[in-house]
Amino acid sequence: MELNGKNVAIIGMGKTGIATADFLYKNGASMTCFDQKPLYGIANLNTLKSGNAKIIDNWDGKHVGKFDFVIVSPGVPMSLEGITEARTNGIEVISEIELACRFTDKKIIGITGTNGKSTTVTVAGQILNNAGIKTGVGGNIGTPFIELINHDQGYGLYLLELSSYQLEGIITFRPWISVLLNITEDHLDRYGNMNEYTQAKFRIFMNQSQSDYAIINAEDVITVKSRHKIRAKTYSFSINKRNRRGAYYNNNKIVYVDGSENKSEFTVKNPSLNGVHNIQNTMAGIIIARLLDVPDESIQSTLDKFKGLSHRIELVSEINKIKYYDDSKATNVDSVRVALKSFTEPVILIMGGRDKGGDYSPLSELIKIRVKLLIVMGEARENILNAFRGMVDCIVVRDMEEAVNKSYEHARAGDVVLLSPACSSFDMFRDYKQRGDVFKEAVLKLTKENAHEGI
Ligand code: UMA
Ligand code: ADP
Repeated sequence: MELNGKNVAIIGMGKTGIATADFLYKNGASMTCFDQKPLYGIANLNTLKSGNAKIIDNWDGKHVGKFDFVIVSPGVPMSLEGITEARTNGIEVISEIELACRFTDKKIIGITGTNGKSTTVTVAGQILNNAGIKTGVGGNIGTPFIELINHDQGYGLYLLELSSYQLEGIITFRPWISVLLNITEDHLDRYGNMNEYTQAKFRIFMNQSQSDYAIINAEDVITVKSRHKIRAKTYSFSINKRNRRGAYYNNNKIVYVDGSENKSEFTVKNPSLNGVHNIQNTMAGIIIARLLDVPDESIQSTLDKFKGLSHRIELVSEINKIKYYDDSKATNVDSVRVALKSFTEPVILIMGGRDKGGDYSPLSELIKIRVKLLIVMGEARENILNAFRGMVDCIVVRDMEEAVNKSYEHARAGDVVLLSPACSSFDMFRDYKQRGDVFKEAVLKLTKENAHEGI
């Protein structure tokens, strides 16, 4: 793809837009950068301003015809004014993932799914890098793919976390291995229905052929329904059934099978990989590693020393035998389900934030049996109360500190207090990380105040 002298529009100047502009600038393109927020605060853009970038306030879809192509950031909906017109006029509208893949001939592994992407990408990335396969890890997990390409560290392979938003903007992107972990309700504020969301996720397979690999969850109802659309050679993982090719769980061990008589077995005793959901994520990671011929001992050694990611069912403190867990990354209903399933203790659950248009009722049974008190906050509070009223005691709080203090007032020794919001954080916080950090801060303050009782 020739960039020199090309006239490019970039819509959205967050992490993705900045990294894209940097790459385009280096490659001699002229660009016009659009963002709905005023741009003067973005330091990196000063460099671009002195180069050949024009900064415009907001994309209004006018003049789209003057661009050679348009790069749309993941958070910007494709329904934006002018996008359809651009496409009908033959102007390519792509994501940064599509742009980046056109500038590498290295193998790409893409991981998508509603939940577990970051954990799986991190586990798999560590297994590969520890085995000496120099792997560039990025995508939705944080470092844009184009940034990995732009600042190449001699990677032999790319391992990408891919959101449905990023997949909407691909055209030729073709992973050598595509992983789809699961599909449950999420992002219905962007997609009209589950069908549209599922279609976006399935785009990860659309350019693959039989010489590529697909790794899927054989127990995920939505995935299984559409698996006939996958052309790549498929490896499946499951907890309750045995697969001929892929991985399954048997006698507390993960068994890897490649379709022949060969078998490898792995144990997951590491507390950072607690819970059935993490067994699923680990199985996907193991299949990736075996497809790259990483020896079993090397895989096991990384699994044994893996440190869990922050804000995913993370133990923060124990005060007076009450354990506090931060699961701020649980931004949809299914992630709260797996969190509640990870405990046998009575749980005081803190939920709420910005509603994503999903249905909370799949949690009803678990809430009835496991949750002794539900503390709700944020924009979604009424919707959550309406879903669970009468099933469990509920209280509404204004902020995180009040949530933590109320949880302590109501907790008894042996209880678990769990922040697992089922919502995005943007009504009250910058992102899920800040939400989790504010929770941790309040918990640690409480720990200090009760130091004689704490650990
Ligand atoms: N903007 C517009 N018009 C719009 C919407 C946004 O101009 O209609 C502007 C905003 O003012 C802002 C910029 O676009 O300045 C933000 O762009 P962005 O939302 O695409 O965010 P980036 O900073 O580029 O980060 C994105 C991903 N964000 C989203 O998908 C929302 C990051 O995933 C990802 O880490 C990063 O690219 C690198 O690949 C975050 C995320 O929340 C963690 N992802 C969602 C999720 O995991 O559920 C999909
Ligand atoms: P993602 O990157 O897809 O958001 P993460 O690994 O960051 O996934 O985990 C996000 C949330 O989902 C956390 O609350 C975590 O406990 C939960 N989770 C992780 N793996 C799974 C899975 N396989 N199925 C359901 N929930 C999961």
